[in-house]
Amino acid sequence: MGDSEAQLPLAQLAVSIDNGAMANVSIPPPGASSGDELGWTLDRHILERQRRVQGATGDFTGLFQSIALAARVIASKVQKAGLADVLGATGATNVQGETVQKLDVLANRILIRCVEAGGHVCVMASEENDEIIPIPAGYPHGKYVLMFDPLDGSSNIDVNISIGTIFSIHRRRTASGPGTVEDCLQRGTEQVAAGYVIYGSSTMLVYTTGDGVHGFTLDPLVGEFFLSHENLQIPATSPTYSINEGNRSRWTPGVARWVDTLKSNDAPGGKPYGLRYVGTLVADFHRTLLRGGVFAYPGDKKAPEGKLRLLYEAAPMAFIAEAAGGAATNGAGTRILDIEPGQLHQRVPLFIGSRDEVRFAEETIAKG
Ligand code: AFP
Repeated sequence: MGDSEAQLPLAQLAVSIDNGAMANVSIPPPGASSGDELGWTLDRHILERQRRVQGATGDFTGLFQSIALAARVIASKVQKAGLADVLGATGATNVQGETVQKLDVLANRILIRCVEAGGHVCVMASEENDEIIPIPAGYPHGKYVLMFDPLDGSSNIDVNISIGTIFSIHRRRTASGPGTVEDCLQRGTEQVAAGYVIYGSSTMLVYTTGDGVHGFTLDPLVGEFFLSHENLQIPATSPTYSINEGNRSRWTPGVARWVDTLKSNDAPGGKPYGLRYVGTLVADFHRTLLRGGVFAYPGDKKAPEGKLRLLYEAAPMAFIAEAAGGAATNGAGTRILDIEPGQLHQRVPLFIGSRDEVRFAEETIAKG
């Protein structure tokens, strides 16, 4: 694929022409023309985009295939986690000072191995690695940058609750050769694609290139992702909130007031909201994407920047949320996608979900 092709809308794909002009060509939306029981595989969904773009190199498609392969391998490890010796902690802590689980390490290794040799990326960064992950000597450096949280929700692994993988793809900033940290420190608006995999009651991969959000469900017998949720849209409102209320004593007065309001008859809609909290961002976000509502991990007195990582968690989820008609801010008027990262493992407060719910949070918190 060419540099800009990954961001082209599916239903009205803009085909680049040699002289740089763009012509809009209507194509049937995926699924509409498949006309058979096979449905659309993830591969085909991505390939259809590539085929309609002049000068496509296949790089984006290749990268995505590597990520999907990693997702399938991780899913199979997760499913067998209680049988293979992969439950429990390694005894180490990561750069954030958190306990590293065996499955964290395994998932990290799987993703790196699946992507490093493809020639599609120049550098990677992972929540589990202190520094950027270079491409091993002897392999080509591609034009993309991949950042990921290989296994989100580690504390839920051993208790058989949904966990996930989050990824974010940018174009490289440097011209050639090995990628650098500068290639990774880009604003969320610069993402070419973002997505996540949820290892839940089924395994799903959800992705966007910024112009629509599509969900694919893994058929474990076939070993392939099939399109199951096309053009997902977050409902504009929904009376559900998701936050770790155990942190209440550390919240700012504004955040406490907002949550108190949601739990009262003063909530929008005139009755209290329901609470849902899994403690795995991927799972809490996935529910919010499908059903609406708001997920928040605010900054507080102990951790003013909150807990979640900008590059591996907040920015990719914000890209998906906005592409699905939702919103994502830091709770203080700044759009997550506009934040210029200063460090690889930077944290950020996150308020994400239905557009009106995020706006209500912002307005209530601003009153202090
Ligand atoms: P772990 O991977 O350490 O379990 O953290 C998961 C996470 O980063 C994110 O997925 C959750 O939304 C959030 O932390 C939960 O944090 P609390 O346990 O503090 O509620």
